[in-house]
Amino acid sequence: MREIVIGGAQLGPIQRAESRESVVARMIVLLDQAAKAGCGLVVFPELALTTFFPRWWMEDPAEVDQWFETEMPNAATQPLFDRARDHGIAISFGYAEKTSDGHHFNTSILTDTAGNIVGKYRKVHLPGHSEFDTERAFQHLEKRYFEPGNLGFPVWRNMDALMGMCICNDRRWPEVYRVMGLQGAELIMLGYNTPSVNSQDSAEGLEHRLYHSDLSMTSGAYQNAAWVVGVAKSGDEDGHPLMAGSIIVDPNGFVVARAQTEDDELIVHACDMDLCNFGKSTIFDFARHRRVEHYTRITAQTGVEYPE
Ligand code: ING
Repeated sequence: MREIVIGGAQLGPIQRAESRESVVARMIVLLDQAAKAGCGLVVFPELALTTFFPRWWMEDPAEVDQWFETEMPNAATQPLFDRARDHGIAISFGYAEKTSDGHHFNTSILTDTAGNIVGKYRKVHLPGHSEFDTERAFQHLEKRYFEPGNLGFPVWRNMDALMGMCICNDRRWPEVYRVMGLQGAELIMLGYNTPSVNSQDSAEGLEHRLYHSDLSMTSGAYQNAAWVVGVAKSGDEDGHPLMAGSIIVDPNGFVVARAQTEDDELIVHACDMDLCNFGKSTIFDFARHRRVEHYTRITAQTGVEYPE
């Protein structure tokens, strides 16, 4: 049995004024809880080191770059890597990456249990808009501050399992899980920062958003016979509510752990990677069942092409 005890380390709000050092200290508290719970791997949210800054309109490149990391690990995050290595726990977390040649990505990394970075992913699906939208109560400017990811959806061998990452909006696109499923992914980790409601939303807005977040991750897990761990940054950031709803989903699409709060909270589940084998060898034995000759539209088209 290839069991990995996985922790989902949900973060509560990070205010604009909160330092990276303060956030890393909160992450280490969750990491210590995870060690006590016997975790071998801990997943943190998207943009885990700072507030969700794409909600703000910024024009000065220096003001934008203050939210980005130019190296990883760095002085602020080294204590996190050190504690993870001391515990023998692999970690995954998201941050804003500025490359040495000046490119900006919404990135996540994965380490092994010795604290070495073994994988990097850059968010492909950037929601929202790139220009100031006067109709909105608040902005969602990921297309302004990040470039689409240029690393694809890789899958790595780590801890005797096949694991990959995606980020937030990526979880809503079935292609994302399938591309990793076609590499044998047994575990897909993701973090998210999802606004809980906005001015256009009706009363059940949060209930709908939580449902759609669950629906996206449970279907991705079931349809690729893989574990999915989705971890939120949640709560009220400077008056802007983010939804929680962190979950661990088994390879049959069932939620086996769910966060109960909108704050720093660890969810844990012992995940047997061999639970993936049945689905991958029966209903979702891709080699036996898929008919790729009929799927060409999926990569040939971006938008809809209507029949005559
Ligand atoms: N956030 C959101 C997400 O995909 C969003 C954007 C909000 C989409 C609400 C749909 C509804 O979860 C990020 N950061 O991608």
